[in-house]
Amino acid sequence: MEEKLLAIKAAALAELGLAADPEAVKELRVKYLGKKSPMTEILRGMGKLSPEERPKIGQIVNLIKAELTAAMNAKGEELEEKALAAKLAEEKVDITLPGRAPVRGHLHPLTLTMREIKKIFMRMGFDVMEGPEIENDYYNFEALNLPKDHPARDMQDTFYITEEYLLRTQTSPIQARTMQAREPNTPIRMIAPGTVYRCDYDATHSPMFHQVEGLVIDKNISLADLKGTLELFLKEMFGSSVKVRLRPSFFPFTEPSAEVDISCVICGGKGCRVCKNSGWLEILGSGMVHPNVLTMSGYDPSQMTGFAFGMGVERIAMLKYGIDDLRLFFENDLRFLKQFN
Ligand code: 2NM
Repeated sequence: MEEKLLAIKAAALAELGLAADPEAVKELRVKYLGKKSPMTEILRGMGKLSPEERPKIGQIVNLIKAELTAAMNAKGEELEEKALAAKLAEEKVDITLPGRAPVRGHLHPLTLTMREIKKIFMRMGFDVMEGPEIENDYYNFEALNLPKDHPARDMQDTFYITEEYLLRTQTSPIQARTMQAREPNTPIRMIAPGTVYRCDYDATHSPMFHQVEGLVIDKNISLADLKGTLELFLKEMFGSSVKVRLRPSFFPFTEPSAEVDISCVICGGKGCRVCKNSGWLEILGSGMVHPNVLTMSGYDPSQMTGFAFGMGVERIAMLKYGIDDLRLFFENDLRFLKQFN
C-alpha cells in the first residue's frame, strides 16, 4: 500500500515537472487531488485496512497530499509569473516612437486676406454688412447711378438670370440696401465684403471673385477723410513704408473719382515686371459718393457727404503673396494652397 502511494506521488511530481502552463497544473490538481483521484479512492477504502495499518496509511496520505499541494502551488505560481512576463513582453508599447500627427487643415489664402481686410476696418469702427448674391437690376445698377444704357450693364459682362435678376457684379448694392435700411441722413461707416460675378476669364480675371467695398457717410466728410482712411488701411495691409497716391478717374457712383495706387510691393518703387517699370500698383477704386446715389437712398447731399471705395480681394492677395496667376486660387491644388498655412 505504501509503495502504491509513493508511486502515485512520484507520477504526480513527474507530470508536474512537465506542465507547461497554469492550465496543465489545474488539470493535474484534479487528477491527483480531486474527488476521483487514486488517493481519494485509497482513503475511501481505508475501512478494509487493519486497525494498525489505518492511522499509518492515513498519515502517509495526508503527508503526500500536503507535499503535492505545495508542489502544485509553487509550480502554478511559477507558470503564472512566466505567462505574465511573456504577455508583458509581447504587448510592450514603444513610447519612444514618434506619434502620428493628425492632419490639420488651414484657411484658404483668399479667406486669410479677406479676414485681414475686415479686421483692419473693424478696428477703425466699420460695420461689416452682407447682402444677396442674386440681386435685382435696381440695387445692382439703378441705385448706383448706372443708367440703362451704361456699358457695365452689357449682357457680355453680367450674368443675367432674368431681365430683372442677375448675379451681383459688385458688392455696392449692399451699400444701397444699408443706406435705405437706416433712418435718412444717419451716419454710416461700413464695409461690404463678398463674392461677385462677371463674365470674364483669364490670368487676372475669374468669373467669380471677391470684393470689399466701403462707405462712409457723415456731415463734412471730405476727400481728405478718404485719403487718410485708405492710407491707414494700405499701410496696415502692406507695411508702413508703402507710399500711396491718388489719380483722377471715373466711376458712375462717385464724383470726383480716384484710383488709389501704392508703391510697388515687389520692387519698392524702383520699377519691375510686376509694376511694368512704373514703380506703382493700382490697388483700389474710390471717390466721393455721387449726389444722385445719396438722394436715391434717402440721404440729403446738402447735409451729408460721403466717400466710397472698392477693392478686389484676389488682386490684394496676389500682391501680398507674390502670386502671378489668379486661377491658382480656384484650382484647389493642395501643393499651392498648403503654402499659406
Ligand atoms: C468702387 C470705386 C468707387 C462704391 C460706391 C458705392 C456706393 F454704394 F456708395 F455708391 N459703393 N462702392 C465704389 C466707389 C466702389 O469700386 C472700385
